[in-house]
Amino acid sequence: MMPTRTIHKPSAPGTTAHYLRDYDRTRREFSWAQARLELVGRADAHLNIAHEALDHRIALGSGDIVAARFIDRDWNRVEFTYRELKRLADRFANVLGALAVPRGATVATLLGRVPELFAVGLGTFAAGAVFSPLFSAFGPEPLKTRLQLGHAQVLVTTETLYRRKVAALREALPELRHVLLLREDSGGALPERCADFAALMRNAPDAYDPAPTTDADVALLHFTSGTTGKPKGVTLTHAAVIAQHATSRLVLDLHPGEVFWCTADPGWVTGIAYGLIGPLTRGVTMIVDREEFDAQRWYRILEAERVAVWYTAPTAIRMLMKAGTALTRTRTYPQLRHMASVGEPLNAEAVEWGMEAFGMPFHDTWWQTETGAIMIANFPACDVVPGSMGRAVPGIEARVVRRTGAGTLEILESPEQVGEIALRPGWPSMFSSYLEDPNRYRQCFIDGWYLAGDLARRDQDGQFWFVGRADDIIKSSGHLISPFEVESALMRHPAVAQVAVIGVPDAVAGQAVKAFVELRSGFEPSDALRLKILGHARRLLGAAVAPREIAFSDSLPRTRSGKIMRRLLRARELGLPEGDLSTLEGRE
Ligand code: 6R9
Repeated sequence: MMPTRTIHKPSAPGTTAHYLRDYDRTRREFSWAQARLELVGRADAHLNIAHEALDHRIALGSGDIVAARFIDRDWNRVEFTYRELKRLADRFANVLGALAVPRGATVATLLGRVPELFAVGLGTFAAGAVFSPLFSAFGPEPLKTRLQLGHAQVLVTTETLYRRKVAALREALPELRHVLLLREDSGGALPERCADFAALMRNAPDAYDPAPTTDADVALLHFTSGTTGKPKGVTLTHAAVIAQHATSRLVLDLHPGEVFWCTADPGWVTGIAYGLIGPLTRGVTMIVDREEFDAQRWYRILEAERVAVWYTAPTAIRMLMKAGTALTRTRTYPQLRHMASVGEPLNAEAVEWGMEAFGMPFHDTWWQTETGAIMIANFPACDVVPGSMGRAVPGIEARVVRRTGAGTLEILESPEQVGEIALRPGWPSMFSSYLEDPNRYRQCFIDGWYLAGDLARRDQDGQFWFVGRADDIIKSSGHLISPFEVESALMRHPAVAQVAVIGVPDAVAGQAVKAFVELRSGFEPSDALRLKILGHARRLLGAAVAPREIAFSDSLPRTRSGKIMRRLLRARELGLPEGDLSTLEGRE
């Protein structure tokens, strides 16, 4: 398990940050109070993300810099300066005012990577409402659950997505007062009980003073998956911007005026923390690709847009590796100076491939929706040990621990012991609640530590190495998927009697969703039935969540209490000894 080699970083002050070359000193000197002061510039009680991302940036002289450049399928580029983005955000804040949407109300989006998403997100922060970006690849079932759980009062989406996924749910969403639609072509009548987003924006004034929110006011509602029951509504406060700003500098090394590309979808926490908020507070120009992954396209973007810093995910890196280094070499990337990754284990080979293809390693970073910002990272000016996630971010105390009983834990001080990642609460982007589930929230904290539910070990240099998840949650292409949510949808098919869903290893996506189905009597396994059930799952869940594979089983393994043993299925699938399950996963 020992590292094969260390990638030494050339010292190049001026081009890469040197402040983290001396990791220990940077850690010692760091405080969150100072980080807040550096961002906000004053010590008063008010803090609003939109103010920090726009008004404050403009005051610092970034008004005429391009904040975001959107690229569409045909390579059309649409860009907005910080000042223009502020006008759009302000219009939307005024739209919320005109609709009498109160502070604290949830404003959801179901949008791809489009300028309107930026306007809605930032306008919602400015208005003091709560922004809840939903993943546009979700099917109706996950959408209904999340809109209900989040008590969304406003939804902004496209006419197509609305007709396909939301229209049929309207009866089930009595709290959803306003649906604002982006229209692909403005002909024809709007669907019932919907308003035209563009018309509302046109009629709204383009000046707005951000609401005087405080560090404790909720700004964001992200949904993440649980092993059982409903998805978890993770709330982050306006103070999250402090940690997102600090890590955008310490970890991503963003400097004003530079070009930055975060490839994450806005329906996922990374797409907001580092695809919207953090980078804007650093005054960079963000590249936003409206299309999905395509190796040739991505290389063209890196070259043509002169990307300096690039934040992406292991699945994408593995797909680029698969496409071959010859393709990487068809272009040059003289501006590119820092590459980072998040979301799933970044294997050592992928880090090394970065050296081969780009002459620099990918820097792994670890965090969660709940942590609101990067917690563990390989820093720009520090040597990289391929396969390691790096060290704790300044201001973050991270340890590996073992649960020793109800409410107690042991900190594993000696290196190389495997345990759960624990973080000492007190950083500003820590989630403030699981919506309407205080018990679940409380259970995350033991003996003064937040337990992340991930297993890791720490070497003698304080580098963290990812081992696995301590629960059944699946991570496929960087997206967390709840086996429970998939199982519930499959159970609604008339042929399905019992079902268990697990993640199986996949060379590119990390994990793929596989369902084991026990049929009701009267149904026989067949390829036709398999396809029907798969189609049913796709319709309800969306392609990003639905299983890729279905296996029929005569009887699924159960505990005596009748609970299906996903772990046993996983052990069988991986060819691991069934009796040795304790080594497969951590404790629950
Ligand atoms: C930002 C984000 C969180 C879970 C996390 C862990 C996995 C994230 C990782 C990683 C290995 C890394 N994860 N970063 N696993 N190496 N560098 O991903 O948030 O969607 O909430 O997922 O993702 O299992 O607990 P989220």
